[in-house]
Amino acid sequence: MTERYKPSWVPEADDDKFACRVMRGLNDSPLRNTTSTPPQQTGKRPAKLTVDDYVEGILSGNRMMLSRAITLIESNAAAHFEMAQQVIQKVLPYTGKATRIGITGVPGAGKSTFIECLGTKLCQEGHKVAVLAVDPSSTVTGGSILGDKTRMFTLSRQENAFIRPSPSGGTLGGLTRKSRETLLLCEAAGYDTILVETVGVGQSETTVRSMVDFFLLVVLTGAGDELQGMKKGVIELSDGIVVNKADGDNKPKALITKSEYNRILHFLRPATEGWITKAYTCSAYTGEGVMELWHDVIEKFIEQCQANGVLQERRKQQTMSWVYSMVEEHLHNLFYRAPRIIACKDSVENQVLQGELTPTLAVQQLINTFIEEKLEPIGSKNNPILK
Ligand SMILES: Nc1nc2c(ncn2[C@@H]2O[C@H](COP(=O)(O)OP(=O)(O)OP(=O)(O)O)[C@@H](O)[C@H]2O)c(=O)[nH]1
Ligand SMILES: [Mg+2]
Repeated sequence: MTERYKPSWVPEADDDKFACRVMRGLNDSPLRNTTSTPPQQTGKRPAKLTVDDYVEGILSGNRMMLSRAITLIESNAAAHFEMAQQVIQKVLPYTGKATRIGITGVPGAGKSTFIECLGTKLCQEGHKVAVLAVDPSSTVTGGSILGDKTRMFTLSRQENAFIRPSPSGGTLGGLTRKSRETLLLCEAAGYDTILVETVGVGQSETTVRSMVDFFLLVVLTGAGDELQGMKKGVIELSDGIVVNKADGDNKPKALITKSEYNRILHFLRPATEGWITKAYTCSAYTGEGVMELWHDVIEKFIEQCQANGVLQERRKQQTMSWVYSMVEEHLHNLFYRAPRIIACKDSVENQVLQGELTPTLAVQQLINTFIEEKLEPIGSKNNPILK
């Protein structure tokens, strides 16, 4: 808990009813002026954290240090970015050992309840479980709706669990980077199972699919309408589909929905080579079917894909496509922010629209203009970091 201390002035009758307490500030911000005197010299200030402090903290499984390192990753300040990258670089050899599971589905399908149930049981079995969220709407609204600890009450109280809501603000590309880097830090901190929740909005399923081993789609009954509305693409990304809320009166309907999905899956290409994607039922509420799904499907999948090398290949491809998608995003930004491009763009566009210049020659001209631009290193004023 954050340490508190009293301000220099307090009423004579200083008792607990006097509400004013000064919150001790964090001292690890590289932007902080370290020469400034603290508001009061009583008590020790926490020492400024170095990259090695973060690394040691993470590797020793210290949840508070892990949280603070993730905050560095989520920060958009250049100094934090640099420090975060150094931390990730140092813990990189300790990553890659966890089982990475993505969980998607329409709002209200029961993803959080499923994670609460599965995560708690896994913790009880001795696993260390980290729950992350990728919520693209948070980049627009600035808010974070997923990974809400209040919805995962039992899990959040487990010693072996770590829950982190989606970072908010920034671009989708930024969100992807931050989520992937957070996943790596969690692995370095010893979490052997990473559950990533995402709501089926925009590109989020593709984003999460590209960072996990097994991708689970949580659906509801009412297959007729739902299958019509469901994007075929999401089903094709999935390694398993679970019809949730198979409890009470809903159970017979859930079984029918399961067969409907199985019929459809029969005609689709499976997401993972050598694995047949199937539909199952469960109740995240009662827990029925949840651990069966874990042991009989997810664990079997991991075992099989490790044995035939598909998992190792998938991870290699995921990492490299991440690298190149960041390169593309950065080049895109560099191009459109380049002063020379800004200066000539309107005139080139006009020439194309007037039929005076072919689109191909316009591209040549724009790229050649871009090449002449004097580019500055990443992190400098005119060339900001990847947010
Ligand atoms: N009967 C029943 N209700 C469930 C089950 N799983 C979830 N619910 C209920 O369904 C509602 C939505 O559950 P959430 O877990 O918040 O759903 P979600 O998919 O995480 O929703 P978003 O995060 O908003 O996308 C809650 O009221 C849950 O209590 C289940 O297995 N059976
Ligand atoms: Mg949820």
